[in-house]
Amino acid sequence: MSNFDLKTYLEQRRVAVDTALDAALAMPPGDDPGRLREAMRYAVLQGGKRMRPVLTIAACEAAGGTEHQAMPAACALEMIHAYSLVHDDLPAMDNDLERRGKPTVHVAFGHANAILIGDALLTRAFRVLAQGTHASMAEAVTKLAEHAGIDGMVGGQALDLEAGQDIGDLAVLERVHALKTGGLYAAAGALGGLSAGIDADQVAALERYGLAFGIAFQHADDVLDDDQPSLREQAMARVDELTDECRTIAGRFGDNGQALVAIADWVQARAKRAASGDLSD
Ligand code: GRG
Repeated sequence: MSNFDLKTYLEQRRVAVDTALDAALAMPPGDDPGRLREAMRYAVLQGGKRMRPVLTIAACEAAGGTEHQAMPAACALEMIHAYSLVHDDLPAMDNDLERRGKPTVHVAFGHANAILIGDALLTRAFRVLAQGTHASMAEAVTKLAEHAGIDGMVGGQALDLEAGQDIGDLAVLERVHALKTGGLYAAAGALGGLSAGIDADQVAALERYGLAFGIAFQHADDVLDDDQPSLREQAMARVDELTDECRTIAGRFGDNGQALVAIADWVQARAKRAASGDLSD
């Protein structure tokens, strides 16, 4: 475990991300048909760990870039994450009534609005990303579309719906995790690197960091939610392997990679705490 002060790092980046998201979703006075803008703000600005944007920033900083350079991509990722939660909570999917301690968007604003603001957040995410200034914007847009869409998060959600509750085969489970959860984290790693302007080899390493982190994150989430109980032991062994891989990749970036090391330590500790019965998260 590193001595890096992750708590302070996460809190500072979270505040910066919240400020940028607030500005990106500003309400023009008197222009809110159907309260859609209000619902978008409700979906995005009501808490959440902000792990995807923080990882985007940490990857950019590992690559020698700045928080400022990473922020458009960081906000884009959080908007896509927020849309996926709004749609996942709908009656046709998980039918959840509460998220982050508050009524879900479809409960507070109606089903049609929940569908519409998901669409609006997804499209707004690409506009926000396009406001970044780095040279490899076309590649960043392509990576985000790939990892968020049918070859990433959306495809993973479809696989998950098809696979059912207790999957029972680690390879199948990890395919779901890699797409559904790992997709956005892989995009976070890649877009962080692209925002800093590093070469393709290093971008690929950060993308792999994000993917390994995302799979480990979802294994930890399964333990917290008591999902996939028959694979618990194998999943915990995988968390160790995946976080080792994350630390090795982060090591390539020397001192700049310290936050990435600490974030890998955090997800491993989260899984272990949950497995030992501490579900406080
Ligand atoms: C509907 C296209 C579509 C995709 C849905 C996000 C998702 C895919 C499903 C939600 C259920 C779930 C367990 C997804 C895995 C990803 C995950 C762990 C989401 C929760 O992320 P956190 O813990 O949430 O980062 P906060 O609230 O901290 O942002």
